Amino acid sequence: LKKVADDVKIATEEKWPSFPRKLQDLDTCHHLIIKYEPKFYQDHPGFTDKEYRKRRAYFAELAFKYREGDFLPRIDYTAEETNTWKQVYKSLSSLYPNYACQQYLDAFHELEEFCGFSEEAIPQLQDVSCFLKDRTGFKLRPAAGLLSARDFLACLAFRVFPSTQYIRHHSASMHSPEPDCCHELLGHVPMLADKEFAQFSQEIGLATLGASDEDVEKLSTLYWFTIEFGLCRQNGAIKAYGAGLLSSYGELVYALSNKPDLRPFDPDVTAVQPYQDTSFQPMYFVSESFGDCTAKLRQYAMKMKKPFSLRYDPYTCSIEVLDSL
Ligand code: NLE
Ligand code: FE2
Repeated sequence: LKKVADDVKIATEEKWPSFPRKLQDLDTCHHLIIKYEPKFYQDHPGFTDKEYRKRRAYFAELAFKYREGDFLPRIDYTAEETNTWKQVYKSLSSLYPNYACQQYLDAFHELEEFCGFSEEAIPQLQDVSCFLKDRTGFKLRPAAGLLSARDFLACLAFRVFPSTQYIRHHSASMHSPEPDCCHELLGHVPMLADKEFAQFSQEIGLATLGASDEDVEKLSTLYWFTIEFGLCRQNGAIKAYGAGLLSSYGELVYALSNKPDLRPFDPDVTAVQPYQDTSFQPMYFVSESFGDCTAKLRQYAMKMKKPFSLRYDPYTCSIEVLDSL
């Protein structure tokens, strides 16, 4: 009988995609989607800039060498890189008071006060990671570029946020199709300092562990229309909380103009909405609150079929598998 039970268990495990169980396992969750990298993407503004490409290779190597527990590498940014940051910071921070949601504004002020956020220098990921750890338990780890949805979302399950460290090309500072440090620091970091938002982020991640490719695709679409491009209603006005909006001057202005189509956030609808990632979105989803988003996400995730249930153990930062066989 024991033998049969073991066989069933092995067969089940083989059928279901494997996933990281503890923090160290995230060292292998770094598969890249390279379609927008300057080396491969002909429309990339850095495609013909040899210096830029060399710099990107340096950042990629730092990220691949990183292991869980290491300090995040400190970067000596060049004058040109710092200048790009300055342009982005100045233009975006003039929009935030009218365009960003309240949670974002509160955290942004704190980051300016306690974490060295200013137009003068690109903040170091290690300092930002300590700040977040203190607020919501989220920490950062370096990423070489755009990660596969499965790997990226698995990190969120552990309250780890993979962050790129290079900066966009100076010739295209108002919108970038790939993530860069402006996107991470000005888009994601302030929101990750909010407790409810952090909870929502972790729960999307947890839902992907062991999920089928189809379900990961749906959850990554939910991620896209919330954490990256979400809008919310606050005191009767529409505000942005999605990082892809908060780090792109061009798209932030556009998203809150009357041009795009706005729909209410509803996981059943949002998860199957096709999108493109090269240019501005034609449509955005509006949430009522992060508590409401999390409740809806939970209900949605419960409908996904997995032969086991999972629990995150915050004491050991690991995943417990509660076998339901
Ligand atoms: N479009 C964003 C920006 O310009 O910062 C980046 C989006 C990354 C998914
Ligand atoms: Fe992002």
